[in-house]
Order: sequence, then C-alpha cells, then structure tokens
Amino acid sequence: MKTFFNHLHTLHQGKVEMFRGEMVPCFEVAARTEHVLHELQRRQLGTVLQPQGFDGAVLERVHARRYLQFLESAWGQWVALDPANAQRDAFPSVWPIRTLRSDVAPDNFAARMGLFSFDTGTPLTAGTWAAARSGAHCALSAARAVLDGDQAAFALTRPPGHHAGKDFFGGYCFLNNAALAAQYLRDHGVERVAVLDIDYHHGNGTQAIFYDRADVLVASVHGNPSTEYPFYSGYADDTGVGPGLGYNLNLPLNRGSGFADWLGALNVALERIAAFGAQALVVSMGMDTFEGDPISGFKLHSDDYLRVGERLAKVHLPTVLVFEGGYAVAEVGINAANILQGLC
Ligand code: OKP
Ligand code: ZN
Repeated sequence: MKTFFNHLHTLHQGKVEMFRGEMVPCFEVAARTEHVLHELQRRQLGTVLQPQGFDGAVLERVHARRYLQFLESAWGQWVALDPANAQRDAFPSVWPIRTLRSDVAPDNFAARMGLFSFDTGTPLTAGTWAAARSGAHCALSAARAVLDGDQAAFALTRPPGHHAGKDFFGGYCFLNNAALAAQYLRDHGVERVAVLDIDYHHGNGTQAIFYDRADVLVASVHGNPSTEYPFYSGYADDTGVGPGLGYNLNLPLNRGSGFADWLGALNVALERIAAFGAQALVVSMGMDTFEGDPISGFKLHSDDYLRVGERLAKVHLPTVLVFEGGYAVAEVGINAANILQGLC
C-alpha cells in the first residue's frame, strides 16, 4: 500500500496547550508520525512516498478562501503584534459566541484568530500552515492513487484534520484532510463517498462540512460528547439537514467502552455505508481508542486493530486512510500498522 508521508510535518511543533487553566506540553507531537513511519518500514507494509503538489483551488473545494488566507498569514501577523511572540505559540483569546457578529472579519489579529477557532488547545506555530498544507496534499495524493486504481492508500500526516471545518481550526486540526480527500473523489467521478471516522473524538469538522449533503455519507464511532471532547457535536440525533438528512450517522459510546461494544458500533456504521451504496471509503484513522491513550477513554488493545483492519477489508471498497489522533506515542506506530496489516 502506498503511504504518502508528510515530510514537512515537523514544521508544526506546538509547545503548549491550555488545560484546566494551565499551559501543558502538547499531546499532539512530531514523534507520533515518526513511530508510525518506522513501524510501517520495519514490517515492509508498503511504499513511502512524498505527496504531489496541488493547486490552491483544490483546498477551496472544502475551505473558505478567507480562512485559508488567514492561516497563511497568521504567523506573520502574530509576530507583528510583538517580536517576542516569535518564541511563543499563537492562541486565540476571544470568540464570537451567540449574539456577537461572526460575519465580519476584524482587522485585529486576536479577534480574527477567535473568529476562525473554537478552543485553546490548538497552538498555531511558525510552520503550521506549511505543515498542514503538505498534509492536505498527502490526503489528496492518497485519493489520487485510489482513483488511479490502488485498492487502498494511506496519508500519514499531522497535524490531524477532522475537527477543522470550512472556516475554523481547533482540536489540533487546521485543514480537514479526510474531507479534502472525500471531496476530491467526488470531483473526479465518484458519485457516492462514505467517510468513516474511528477517532475517539467526534469529527465535528467533517460532519459540518457534509451535513447538508446526500452525496457524502459521514459515519462516526466516538466518545459520548456529553462527557468527551468536542462536547458540542457528535450526538446520535445529529442526523443531517435538508438534502443531507439521514446522511450523517453518529454512534457515540460511553467513556470506558471496550472492543466488543466498539466493534458492534463499527458494524452498524459499515452496514449503513453498504446500504448507502458507497463507491469509495475515506477513513479518519484515529488511534486514540487505545486503552493507553492519555486523553481518551476507550479500551482497545493493540491486537484489536488487526481485527479492525480485517473488518475494513471486508467492505471491498477503494479506501483512503487518513491518520488522525493517537497520543500513546510509544504504541501508536504498532496500532496504526496493525490496522494497515489487517487491511492488506
Ligand atoms: C484531536 B483528535 C486534552 C483535552 C482535549 C482536545 C483533543 C483534540 C483531539 N487535555 N483537547 O480528535 O485526536
Ligand atoms: Zn481524537
């Protein structure tokens, strides 16, 4: 299987995120993808390639132009506020919640940062834009490979993507890699695309991007948002809107769930995807369902991921896999490679 590795991922290196009123070291670290790469190479699970380049217009198929322009210019504006900011990650500090205007983009940088974000856990750094754009190109390259006849392809990239919306970042995510891959498949002749999100956290960005559409089915198994991030999205009654009604399937499970319950939900999602008549599958492949994950609450074991890969193989659809979460850094390579090995 081809693996498109984001060779620029280290350009995004957040130092800290805010947690319970303190700045703590980032969980989303560069070593994550390096462990996966190492394990894939050790098991000879496929060819590692660099992404191809894509026109900026491809990103605008999912993201708003003014949001992309914001991301591209953000670091320079952050440093322009104060030269000392060059040593500090950029964070928002104010947001346009209900009753405030979100239709205008203020000139003030902090205000614009809040307009385009939803949490204090997602540092923006000097190389974030370059890393995120190259990561998007990995996902698009994997979609291209599948269009060209590969049965499956893997985008190995960070920062992750599934919390990023059309015009906002958050949850460590800036560009929605899985949504870009799905849209790219749609734009190149695939009529019905399914996105399966198996990250522990609900992919609120992906859901929102396709929420009013019937051509891309989004199905997700994740922690119950009543207690788990991102809290304001991912409930079972988020089912879609307008023409998209019935084309969004959320299968929340309570914190503490183990593999039997999780696999039951995965089977429900895959049955829905089969009934939909999907012609291609995009998997948001989060590995933070692992029992040892430091910020998550499911109890999957490393061997379980072999079964997950085997189950995905039985779907018999051309499949783009996109790396998302997974913060048990020492085990994330084994777990991700187990999915790919089970799939092959
Ligand atoms: C991104 B992905 C941790 C609090 C949670 C946000 C989690 C984002 C997860 N101190 N912060 O879905 O893996
Ligand atoms: Zn996650």
